[in-house]
Amino acid sequence: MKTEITRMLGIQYPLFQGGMAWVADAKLAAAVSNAGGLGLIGASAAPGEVVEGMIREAKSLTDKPFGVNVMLMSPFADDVARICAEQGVKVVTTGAGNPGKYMEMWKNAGIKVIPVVASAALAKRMERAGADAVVAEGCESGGHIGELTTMTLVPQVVDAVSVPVIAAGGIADARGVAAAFALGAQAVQCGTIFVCAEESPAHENYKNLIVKAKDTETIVTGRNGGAPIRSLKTKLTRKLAKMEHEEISLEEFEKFAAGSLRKAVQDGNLEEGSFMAGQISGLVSRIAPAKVIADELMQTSEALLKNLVAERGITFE
Ligand code: TUI
Repeated sequence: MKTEITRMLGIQYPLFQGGMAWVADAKLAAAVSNAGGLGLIGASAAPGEVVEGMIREAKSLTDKPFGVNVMLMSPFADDVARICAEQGVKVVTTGAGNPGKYMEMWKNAGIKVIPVVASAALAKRMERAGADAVVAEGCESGGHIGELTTMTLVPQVVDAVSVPVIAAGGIADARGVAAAFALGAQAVQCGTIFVCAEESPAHENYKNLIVKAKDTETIVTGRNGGAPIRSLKTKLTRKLAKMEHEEISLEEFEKFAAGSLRKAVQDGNLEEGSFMAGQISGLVSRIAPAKVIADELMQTSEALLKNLVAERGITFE
């Protein structure tokens, strides 16, 4: 499948791997890029030198294009943004904010800039600021989310901008990919399914929770604090969700949630971890190499898109 996005970035598949905090390291990003998609290093809240190390490692593991996701709420976002420019990173995506102040630096460095947006308004602002494309991420996604679903967000963003749109949120099989293309997307971004890649550094408890999860097993916490996060239902996230209905300070809430993602990814701590994952977790049923995930997703999508009407028994009368 070749689209505006595969041509723009020189990649084989119109498939991005989400830049998941703590999970999207150099090995996972390189594995996805080597498989033909666009691997992304998730800078999350890591200091600049740590991200620089990951970029160097990814360069040693792949000669294919890869990108860095800059998490704009990070205290190190300024350093990470500068390092991406200095290191000649090919693609930068951003999350959890407006990357306007970095756009000129990145464009001057020849970087393809692809902000993640959760509204058509931000998509338009990003296009005006020089974005090469946008990722429209619906609230089915794991991690920090906006208000709109993928089904409603993607076509509205597609109509709002003339740059290509990558659909994210709730996509983990060929049906999701075909739906995204029907909504007007030129590529998809998948997160949850790549947490379960063999190359992903997520603790085996994290991968197994996703593999075993049913459709209703995610929950959103932090809606009151302004940074809603979708994670799997665990003792911690149920408790956090309950605390939101009680009168507690933001400080107290944050203290409780602090470090919980690291505890999930590195320690597999089922008591205190926050296992961020999307609503499509129920569809992810195995741990597999990134290449198997990418090949299967894309080859099945190609077949489905070619035969959709016949496969669904649709006739035009
Ligand atoms: O960024 C994500 N997903 C994330 S970031 C993350 S780490 C984190 N941990 C604790 C608190 C916050 C973040 C885990 N998952 N996805 C992209 C995304 N961006 N989703 C929603 C947005 C977004 C929301 C509001 C982007 C911009 C925005 O408003 C910006 C503005 O100024 O209008």
